[in-house]
Amino acid sequence: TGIYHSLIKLGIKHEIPTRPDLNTANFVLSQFPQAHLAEARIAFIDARTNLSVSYGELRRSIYSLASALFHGLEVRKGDVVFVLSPNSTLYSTICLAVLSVGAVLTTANPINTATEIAKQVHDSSAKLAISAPEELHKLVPTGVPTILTSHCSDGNMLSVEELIKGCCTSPELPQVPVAQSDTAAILYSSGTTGVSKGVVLTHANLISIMRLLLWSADVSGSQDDVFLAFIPMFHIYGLVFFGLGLLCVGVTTILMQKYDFQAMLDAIQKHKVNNLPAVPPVILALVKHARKATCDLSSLRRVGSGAAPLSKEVALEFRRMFPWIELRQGYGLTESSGGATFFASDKDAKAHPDSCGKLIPTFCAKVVDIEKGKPLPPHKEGELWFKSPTIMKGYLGNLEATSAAIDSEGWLRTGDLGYIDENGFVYIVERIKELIKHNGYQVAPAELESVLLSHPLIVDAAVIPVEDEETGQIPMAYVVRAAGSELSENQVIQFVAGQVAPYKKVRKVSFIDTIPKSAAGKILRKDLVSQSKYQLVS
Ligand code: 4UW
Repeated sequence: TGIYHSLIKLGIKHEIPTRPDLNTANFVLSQFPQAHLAEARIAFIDARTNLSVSYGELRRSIYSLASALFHGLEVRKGDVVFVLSPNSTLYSTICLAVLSVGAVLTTANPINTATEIAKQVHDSSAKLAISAPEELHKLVPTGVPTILTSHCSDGNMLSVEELIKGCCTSPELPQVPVAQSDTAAILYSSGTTGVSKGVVLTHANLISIMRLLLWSADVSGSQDDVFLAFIPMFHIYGLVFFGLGLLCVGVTTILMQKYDFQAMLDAIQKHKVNNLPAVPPVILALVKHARKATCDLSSLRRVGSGAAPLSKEVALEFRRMFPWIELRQGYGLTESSGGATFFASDKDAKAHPDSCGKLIPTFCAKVVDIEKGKPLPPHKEGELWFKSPTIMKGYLGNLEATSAAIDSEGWLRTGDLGYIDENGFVYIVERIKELIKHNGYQVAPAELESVLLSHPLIVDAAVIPVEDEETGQIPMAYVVRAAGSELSENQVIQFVAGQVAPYKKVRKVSFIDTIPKSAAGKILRKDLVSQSKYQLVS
């Protein structure tokens, strides 16, 4: 039939619950350690301040904040709450309190610009924002009512910290009927084409992905693990692991506000971290610099890699240098709630260093011939399509993009070219969608193109990815200048840098007479990609 099914079956314990009224928050809380002693177990430690939060304290904070949101601030079912904060010990509390009252979570990269943030606040129709004090100035112009995460000495604004302290501990969550089919979160992704769109994830989607994480942690015996989190919780990878899922497993997570190589090594050594979900640039940095750096990585048992392709050479070198560490690749998309493939055993991962694993339980895949639209047999390359209970409901308020992404039978088109071998291992060959990945972060060419076109001396522009060893890819712009203009590469770079978050900056510019386009006016990116390869080597 051309359909690949996950070969792994879940046990009864991990089957997706059908109780219709179960929401993400009470699912996570139902997995928390219940016994008094177990409640003392540490959930989070802030790597910078050393402050820790136990599972018991976390539960009480979630109850208090949920009460304050519901009774004090009148946050109601369906209200969208915009969270703008780096990783912090409060992040999970905020997410779970918001979800528990049936409100909808939307998250953003705190380094986004005020304009980028205003767009998302507007697109998601946010009713309330919760912001780290240092990012507040970006929310003020939007006019959305905002509370701070933590108290800030020079103001009299309400903060989450005070709401938690000030609210008499509530013995339970406010009772808000929430259906699993209700929206839980709106995360932003550009999908296969165009600008960032709101990926609508339901409680059923999030509960399903957490069940799978719980299952895989049970299989690998991760209950007593110490994880390190520099992957941000605003992104699906960090949200599913650190914000929500690992709390179901009961692990301790050391939180870093942002990635810093030496700080990461120090934290691993100090806290005897044994599990490190990471991204390819970090694996490369470990291979290149860990030997020279003063550090002890002996506590590490497993390192994960996801969000962008990991080169086979780097993977092999990593295993050679750190033979005691398991290196497991995973692959997923925001649109599939993060999951899609993983390795259940190190033996498999070691034997397939260029694969990103097998389909996770509950997933089905098709490999679809790009020209003929027909499903392909093992080893043949085509676009990967997925079906699973974790697939998004659609893009917020965008039926056209939704039906382009999910077909009438519920198959999600990934925009990734790959193949599956006869044993079910999945290989990603190339990204055929427009999306650029810089250090694992999404950069949408369409967004940079519209910034470029707003320059009075730019007539036309196209943005493509250029491979980069350290960061995966960098955005490169092809620009058509107005007649007679002497606009320089540096001026173009500076113009864009002034308007977008630092990770989205255009880092190379080439001037061209016309942008190659199809008869229908679509930019022929492939032509520009081949041209850039030629230009960069010649
Ligand atoms: N190899 C090649 C990979 C890989 C990859 C992703 O920003 P998004 O929408 O989403 C993510 C999610 C990552 C993720 C990985 C593993 C995991 O367990 C997890 O759990 C929550 C999450 O990055 O970008 C999706 C796009 O990123 C590329 C690919 O193009 C995909 O469509 N990508 N992982 N291992 N490419």
